[in-house]
Amino acid sequence: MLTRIDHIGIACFDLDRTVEFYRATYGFEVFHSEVNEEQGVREAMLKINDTGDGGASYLQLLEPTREDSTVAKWLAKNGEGVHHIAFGTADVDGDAADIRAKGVRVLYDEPRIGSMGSRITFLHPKDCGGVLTELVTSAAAEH
Ligand code: CMX
Ligand code: CO
Repeated sequence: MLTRIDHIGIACFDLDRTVEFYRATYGFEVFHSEVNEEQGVREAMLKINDTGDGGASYLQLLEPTREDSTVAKWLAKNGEGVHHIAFGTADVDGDAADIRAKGVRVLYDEPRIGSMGSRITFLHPKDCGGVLTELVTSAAAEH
């Protein structure tokens, strides 16, 4: 069951400049940052609020680390902006299987590693009304 907006992914050319915009404009601080080589991103997670399921909602600011990454390709085509949304669940495997059975393309056979040791998968934007959609089970507090 999907129980929260886990994050909104925002693609940018310059992570440090974008982090500074969110800090100066809204007062949001970096909760966590990391490089995910598999996804080809350097990212900062800004925690916005806790959620009733024991998780939280974040903004995920994404800067590509290589030319052939999905985010680099998207930035070249669209410029900076909202790249994807992510729903949180305690069971990414089960929810991905249920959604796949409804005819929506799930991009990975098995969930991969996302921010903060979470397990993630993606739904194809062309099957989701033009919205790249991620499913996330966070490392903490979920089975
Ligand atoms: N949102 C909406 N539509 C998108 C999109 C996005 N983020 N990315 C691509 N599309 C659309 C394109 O506009 C294009 O549509 P048209 O054919 O109408 O022009 C179509 O999808 C194909 O796009 P493409 O540029 O040819 O890109 P690919 O098919 O090579 O890749 C996708 C698209 C979704 C398979 C790829 O981006 C992907 O695997 N994404 C999942 C991984 C990811 O995004 N990782 C970064 C974030 C990591 C994290 O959140 O932790
Ligand atoms: Co994401």
